[in-house]
Amino acid sequence: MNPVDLTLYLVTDSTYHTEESFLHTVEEACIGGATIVQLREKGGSSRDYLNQALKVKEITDRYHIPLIIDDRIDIALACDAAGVHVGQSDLPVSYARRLLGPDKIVGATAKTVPQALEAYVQGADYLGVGAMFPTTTKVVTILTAPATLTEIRHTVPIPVVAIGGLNRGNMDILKDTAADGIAVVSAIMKAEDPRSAAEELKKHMIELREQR
Ligand code: TZP
Ligand code: MG
Repeated sequence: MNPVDLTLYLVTDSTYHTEESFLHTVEEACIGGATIVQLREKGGSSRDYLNQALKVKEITDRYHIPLIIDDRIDIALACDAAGVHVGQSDLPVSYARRLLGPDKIVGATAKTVPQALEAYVQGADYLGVGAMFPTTTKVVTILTAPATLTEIRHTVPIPVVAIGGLNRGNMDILKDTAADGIAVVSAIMKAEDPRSAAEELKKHMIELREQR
């Protein structure tokens, strides 16, 4: 099992950015305290995805933060990322693990306890659970109840990060769950000041964990 700090998990979305402002936002989030970054970009060419991954990795390397690539194991290997995140429609965790070897991080999305167990047994290092709230970032049909997240965390011995519509205003919902961390797209990528957004999210996530 590879240790991973999920306290503040930035998931990227370059949609509303120029390349310069996108990379600047990722860097500000790193300075503000993101503990892990996932490059999640949909719809471009493989070449563009790789080039973007290489640029983001320069930043995350500078701050010693692991870079996770959404879905694309080939891109993760090509840029020597820290690992990959696979969803329920992507390659199964067991295949991601086989391709990446024991030392890379494999994260998986789990919406139910059976999905969580399956991912854990196949070698996942952490789980992303959600969506906790409605979000415009991704098409979400069913929301995950906070109690389901807690049940998942108590079922598998790997950390769990909550995702979906979370922001500084509503993250208190995580206080009464067993979430190890918070994952956000909009709350940082669309923030006017991504550095202080990251600082506040991280500080409060730590407070919520301590209040349990
Ligand atoms: N998986 C479940 S919800 C989601 C993903 C990738 C999007 C989260 O984005 P936001 O903007 O933080 O709601
Ligand atoms: Mg996916």
